[in-house]
Amino acid sequence: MVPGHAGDEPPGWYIEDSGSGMIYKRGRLLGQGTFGRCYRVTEVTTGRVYALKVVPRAGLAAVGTGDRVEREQELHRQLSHRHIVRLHRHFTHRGHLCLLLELCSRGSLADILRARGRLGEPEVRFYLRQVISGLRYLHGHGLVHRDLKLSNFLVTEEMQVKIGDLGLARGAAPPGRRWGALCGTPSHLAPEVLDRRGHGVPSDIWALGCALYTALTGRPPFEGSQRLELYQHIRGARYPLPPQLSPQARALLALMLDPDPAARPSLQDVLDHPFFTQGFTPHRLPPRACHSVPVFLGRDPLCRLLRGLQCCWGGGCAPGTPGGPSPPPPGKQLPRQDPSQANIGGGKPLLVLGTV
Ligand code: 9ZP
Repeated sequence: MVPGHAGDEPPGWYIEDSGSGMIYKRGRLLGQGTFGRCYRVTEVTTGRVYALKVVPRAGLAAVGTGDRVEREQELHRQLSHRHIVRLHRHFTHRGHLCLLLELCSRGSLADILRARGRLGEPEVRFYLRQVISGLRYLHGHGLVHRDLKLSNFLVTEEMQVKIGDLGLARGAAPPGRRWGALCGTPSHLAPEVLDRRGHGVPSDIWALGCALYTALTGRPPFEGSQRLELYQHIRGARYPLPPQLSPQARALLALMLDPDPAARPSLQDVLDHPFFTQGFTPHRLPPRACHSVPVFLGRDPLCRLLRGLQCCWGGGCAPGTPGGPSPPPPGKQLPRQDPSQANIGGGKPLLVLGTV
């Protein structure tokens, strides 16, 4: 096999974990995570596939980053939950730290949203329930994620969602104190995080509200041509409400995007909200929901027949048809940028070290 070497990537088609003796064949580049590139890899002896995050050691020498990656592994290795991506092991290879993570073969919810434009309320409930289950586990272990966004919600072959990239996760601050570092993704930063009043559980609820809004509308709630403008919109909790949102969705968003962190709902409150309790949530989603609008049918014979026909047609409602998405509304209230440039994954995380 011809060894390859591109830029700062580790050279070679094969990556060896000298500790365990395991060899991994490097596959395609999946994308860029918080601290490094991520590849699909195959364990040569077993054929198992993983996502391998490769972080250059040189990058780790940057102020504080080494500690943070150490902390990510420390935290992550102790976690085991069906809606949290698993960290199988880590090792170093030719000056690179390699994290062997669970592969979620259908990519992220941001990828799905890019293909779909926006998602329907039933499927958003389906995905969000699973994210909330994983997040309850994290919060229950005294951890806040600090970078919740659609590109960190990964979808498995079986259409299950897992929270990934715990790169910024951190233990909740001791009572009476809050972590004051400005980190996370600019468009999803809560007002108290911007004002360095710290990042606690309510700041994760805010970011989850931003992800919910983005999934339902195809746009993040807060945008701005410049950072300052974005931050003004966040501080004032000023976001447009497109007409296609149900009254329940609007009401839940208003609670989650409350500028006062103490007034925001808990995860249990979110699950108990009419958006969840009054609306239909499918038990599973067909994989074609990654590309086209799923149609949910009941179990009676007519529905079964329709389901069969739907398979023949390829499924889905066209935009504008009953059950399908309504055409995008004209721009309202706040000026919007070009939709193709919309920051639906949440964008790159921002990190300014320092605590208050
Ligand atoms: N995305 C393109 C459509 C844009 C993909 O092709 C794609 C495919 C994936 O699997 C085949 C995939 C992500 C994107 N899978 C995946 N990505 C992960 C991941 C697990 N599985 N993670 C585990 N922990 N954290 C995440 C993170 C890796 C660091 N990611 C993605 C973040 C950006 C790229 C990979």
